[in-house]
Amino acid sequence: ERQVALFSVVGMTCAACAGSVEKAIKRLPGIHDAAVDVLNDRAQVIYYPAFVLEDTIRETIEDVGFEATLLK
Ligand code: 9UX
Repeated sequence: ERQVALFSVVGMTCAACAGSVEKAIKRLPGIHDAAVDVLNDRAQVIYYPAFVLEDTIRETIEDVGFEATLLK
């Protein structure tokens, strides 16, 4: 029942940016793993849809300060 979501994350300029996004996502309930790619402006998240919504993950990325769009 795990699902994979891919987000576009715009505005990250360093590895620490990616680190804070990853950390914020991993603090949410229902997250199995998160990997943020600063070079390609992407975040891939493996999550349990029964426990967390894609839009909650997207809003969490935005709360860290970056524009996030769900790609798939
Ligand atoms: Mo350093 Mo990355 O302030 O935004 S964390 S550039």
